[in-house]
Amino acid sequence: MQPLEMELENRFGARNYHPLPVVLDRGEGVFLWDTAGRRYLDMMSGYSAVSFGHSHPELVATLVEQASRLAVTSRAFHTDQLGPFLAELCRFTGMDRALPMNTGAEAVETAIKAARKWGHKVKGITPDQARIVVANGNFAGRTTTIISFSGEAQYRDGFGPFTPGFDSVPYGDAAALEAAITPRTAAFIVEPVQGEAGIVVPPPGYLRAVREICTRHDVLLICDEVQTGLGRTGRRLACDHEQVRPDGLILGKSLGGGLLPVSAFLGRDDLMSVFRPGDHGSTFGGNPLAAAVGRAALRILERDRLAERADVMGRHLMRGLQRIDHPAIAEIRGKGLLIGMDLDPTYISARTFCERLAERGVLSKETHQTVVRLAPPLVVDKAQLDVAIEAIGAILRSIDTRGVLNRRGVSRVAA
Ligand code: IF1
Repeated sequence: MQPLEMELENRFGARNYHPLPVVLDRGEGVFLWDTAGRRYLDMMSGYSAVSFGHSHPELVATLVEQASRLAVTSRAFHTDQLGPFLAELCRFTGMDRALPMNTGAEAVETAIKAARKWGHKVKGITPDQARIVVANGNFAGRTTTIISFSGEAQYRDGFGPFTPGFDSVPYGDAAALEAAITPRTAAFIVEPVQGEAGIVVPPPGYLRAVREICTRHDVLLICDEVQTGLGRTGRRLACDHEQVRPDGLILGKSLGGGLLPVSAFLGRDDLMSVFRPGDHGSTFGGNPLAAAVGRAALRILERDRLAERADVMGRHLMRGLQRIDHPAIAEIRGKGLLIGMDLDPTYISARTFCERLAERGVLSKETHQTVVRLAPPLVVDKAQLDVAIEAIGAILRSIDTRGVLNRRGVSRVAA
């Protein structure tokens, strides 16, 4: 007998997700509770949107205070929150200007429009001929233009016709980027660590190499840090691991403090100056409620040194996982508190693994069938991570490896 909430979702909702059989009704810090009162450790943090933990008291207080004073005005007028938010965003990122939006996909679309217009009006590419290079395995959202450059069949199936003007190259291969650049290339859009692809970390030096190539060819380097930004990988921005300064930067997810959608596209002056009044906009983009919460998120991120915390806690989690040493673990990848445990499906699927994790009071989600995403709120502590590590080890130890080895015709491995 399914809980009523699941039945209603199944009966009245479009079935565009396949959630774990858990019905949540409360969150606080790194913990979530279901309607039966069971507590879970959140190792997913809303796809990295809840980096500050659930219902962070200062962020909630900021939201309530601003909402009770002024929430949405449209950009037809100035407000007391937007200017300071844009200034603080630029100071935090080192970019010259910012354009506030709501979801990550909207900020990515803004980046694409800015790069194309810069290509035509500044670089001098023939009108409507600008091209943008992307990386295989990218994930940048679900709009029709964004899935036009996705390599994932399911994300594209049935949704064409697609937007032209994109070239895709192997991720992590700087020479492939250089080979793909033509005089019509306006930009290269890339995630410093690929999230949805299964937490794929490029070879050391990749970002520096593409930075040099883009500079040399007068191609904009635009980094999609919707997932990797704001402390998640152990630095303010993932680009900071290689001291790379992109020409354009896309932020989202935890910029809204885990409370509401806040995103932004930021860039150097000559790129952001292609926008004229009326070129681009959004009903909710830059609203004072989002701006106030975004300002508080940046303030807490810096004050509580959450990027440094993610570095320390991420190393603790990585070490704990590496010590498990089980044949079902194909690889453990990641940076900071963005970690993926790639499982050998002949032992267990990532979906089944996540279902068993939930039974042990730990919540996570699979990506790409074999990878378990481990990305808790950045406020997590070592004792809480040890609970997750112990649960993961217990599930792995419960797998009957003899069955797998026999099926493979492999004699029993030495104990
Ligand atoms: C889903 C994960 C996927 C993103 C990057 C832009 C966006 C995302 C690097 C768009 C969004 C979300 C979307 C969500 C699952 C989740 C996700 F990696 F975070 F886990 F899909 F890969 N750039 N990622 O990761 O931002 O419009 O969603 O605010 O669509 O199922 P959005």
